[in-house]
Amino acid sequence: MAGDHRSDEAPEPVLDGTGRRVAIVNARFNSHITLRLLDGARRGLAAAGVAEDDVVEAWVPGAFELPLAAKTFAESGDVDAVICLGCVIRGETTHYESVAGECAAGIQRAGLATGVPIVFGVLTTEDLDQALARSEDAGGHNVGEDGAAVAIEMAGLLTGIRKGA
Ligand code: INI
Repeated sequence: MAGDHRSDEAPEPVLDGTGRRVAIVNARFNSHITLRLLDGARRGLAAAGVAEDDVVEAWVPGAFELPLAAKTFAESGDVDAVICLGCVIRGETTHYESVAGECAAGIQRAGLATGVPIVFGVLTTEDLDQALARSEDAGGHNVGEDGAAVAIEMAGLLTGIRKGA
């Protein structure tokens, strides 16, 4: 059964994306960073075995718009998971809390409302250096790549739970 595991260590995630369809929604705001996250997400999905043709991508103006687009993808019934990518830098906005907080809350609500995994691949950082350090090239740390793994793990987990596996 999913989650039935007795050990001192957490089990490795199952990352089989074969046959999965995934949407990536990317924020145009801070696109010098979100394009790097997009590279990471594509890389992560490919590594999990998701075919390029099974990845659908869309852009929204900013992080605040991510939840609605993600929910619409989730409701379409066409995808197994949605990855939201964005970047909110505290030092560069006076309404950091509103944008970052509402984005996170909206993404969580959209996932719970639709039953489709919607991943929070949104950087919320103090400054540009932190954002760069979390959106690195292959081999480095990239939250978009992490998000791809989360999407595939959650899609597999939910399928298993629904089947009673
Ligand atoms: N959107 C972001 O994605 N990142 C930010 O840092 C940001 N700042 O700094 O304000 C931001 N604002 C735009 C916001 O997401 C909406 O697009 C806008 O408010 C229109 O709804």
